[in-house]
Amino acid sequence: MIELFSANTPNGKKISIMLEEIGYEYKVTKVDLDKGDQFKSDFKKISPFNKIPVIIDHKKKKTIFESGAILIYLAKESGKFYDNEDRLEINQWLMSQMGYIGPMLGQHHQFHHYNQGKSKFGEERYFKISERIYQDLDKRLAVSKFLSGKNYTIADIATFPWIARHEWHDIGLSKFKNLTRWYNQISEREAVIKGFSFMNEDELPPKP
Ligand SMILES: N[C@@H](CCC(=O)N[C@@H](CS)C(=O)NCC(=O)O)C(=O)O
Repeated sequence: MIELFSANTPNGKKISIMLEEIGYEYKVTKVDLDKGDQFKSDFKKISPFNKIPVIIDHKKKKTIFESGAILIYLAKESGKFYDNEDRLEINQWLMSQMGYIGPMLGQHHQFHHYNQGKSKFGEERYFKISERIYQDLDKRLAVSKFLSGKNYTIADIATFPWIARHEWHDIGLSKFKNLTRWYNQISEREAVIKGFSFMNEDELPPKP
């Protein structure tokens, strides 16, 4: 049994989607970020930077923080979505999500969605960067079915919930035909629909 400490955010959804995809039994322990649960001392013991998601694999007595590390752990345990021969490619797209796509779109959320009007510089900077991310993903998906090649992998699982925030990004997902094709295809997966709604049963990936 896996215990998932999470909140209803893109990083949180990565792991519920993965757990649904691999068909593992899991229990969700909600970390209320608005109330500051992430700063409680018990949570700090399992999450050194006070961030969700974290999992505890109770059977194997292992605790894992950082969504990329959790995805790799679950992929290796289940033998799914992280084929040995494709790992170099998968790692590059997964690390791009972890180090660039997520953090930059996250800043875009801060300036464009939550705090409009507070910093013209911040709004413009992260709007442009987010637009470039859409363009670059679209280019990649023009020549590749999924991010790291012909197969759906943990790189797609990591990136999908961030693009699912496209309404907040205000960039116009439907203008990006290849990214839209990829997004729609993933949105229709049964495990993705289930994992996406892990904290709100009515929540579906928004249409482009
Ligand atoms: N690199 C981390 C980022 C996790 C992260 O930023 N989590 C956010 C929610 S999406 C969080 O827990 N924020 C709470 C806080 O910083 O106080 C990962 O991918 O796991």
